[in-house]
Amino acid sequence: RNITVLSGGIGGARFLQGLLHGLTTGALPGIDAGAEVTVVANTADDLWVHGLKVCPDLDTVMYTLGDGIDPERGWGRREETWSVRTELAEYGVEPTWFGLGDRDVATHLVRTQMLDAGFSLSQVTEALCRRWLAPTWGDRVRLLPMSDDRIETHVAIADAEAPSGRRVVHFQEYWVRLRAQVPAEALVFVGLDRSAPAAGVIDAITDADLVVLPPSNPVVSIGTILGVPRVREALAATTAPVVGLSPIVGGTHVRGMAEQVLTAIGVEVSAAGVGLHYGSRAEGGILDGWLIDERDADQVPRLTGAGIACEAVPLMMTDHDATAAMARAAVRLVEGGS
Ligand code: GDP
Ligand code: FO1
Ligand code: CA
Repeated sequence: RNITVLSGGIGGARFLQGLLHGLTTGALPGIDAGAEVTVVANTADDLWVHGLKVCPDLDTVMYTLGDGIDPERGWGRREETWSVRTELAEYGVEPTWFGLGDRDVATHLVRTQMLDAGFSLSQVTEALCRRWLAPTWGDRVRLLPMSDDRIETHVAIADAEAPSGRRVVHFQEYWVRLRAQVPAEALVFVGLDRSAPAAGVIDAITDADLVVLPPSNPVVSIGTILGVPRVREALAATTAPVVGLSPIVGGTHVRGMAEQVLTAIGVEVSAAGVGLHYGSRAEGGILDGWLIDERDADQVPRLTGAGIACEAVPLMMTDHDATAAMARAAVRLVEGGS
């Protein structure tokens, strides 16, 4: 059994922890414990900083599933130190607002030197995962970048000094320096339209027995993966059911900036709004099923009326058991079974 998960960083990684917990404890109906999980991760958050290629979503998934993640932050390494960051700040080298931990720097040095040697981001990711995933998961978990091509989400924000009244900043500056405290007037996905899916991505979708959209950011995590040419067609063509879980609960995100970026693209900030934005497969969209939180139960009819199976269940990833229960509900929604 092959399960393919399209993932951003923190939300997707947390969901994957619960999915794998459910798998290994046999808690997923109809899915054997030996099922293989392929994660297709967003790379449009990636950033070149201090000459290093930083891949936040790939690294968050890799560190989380490899138990190297800092559990409070949800990004970067546990037991981290910040000497390099401090020294860079002493030199007055920008950006001082984006902190690289000392242990994390080693990952970016390995990645950057492999890229400089001509290896693809896929090959780099595979090499890093030999340390982080293989010991625990063997070949049962595979992490793929959505593309090997350079893709960056940039955000247009108001700027009174600019002739156009706007300027464009990298997504990381919008999120980390500005804390998404100013409206995102438009999103620009640099390089996305001319990118190619990385090796294995299309097959992972078409050959899957189940495709899951975890509660990741619908615009800058899932939306970017869907924007890689051929991915949407693969989702339309796959015989696997496609089921998603809403990252919007009670009318806003649980964390992060999904509300701001959904507003930027004119999508209603609600569980139903996101599900309908993804659309039902019967009508050219990508969803067979959409799980929403109990608080949003009154929105179920909007989904079922659009041909998307829908159920309201507890949708907070408070611990691995709670998340595994969400994964179980997702499987049940589109595969029947107990
Ligand atoms: P990022 O790349 O680090 O922003 O992580 P993702 O894109 O994978 O996930 C971010 C999304 O996860 C946010 O939009 C949150 O609303 C959502 N999220 C985080 N925790 C939870 C949770 O416990 N339940 C649900 N339903 N969504 C969550
Ligand atoms: N997030 C912050 O809020 N502050 C940081 O200084 C920061 C540094 C950083 C370094 C490497 C990395 O992989 C992630 C980092 N993040 C930081 C988190 C990052 O902005 C987010 O995890 C994702 O890009 C959100 O989708
Ligand atoms: Ca991200």
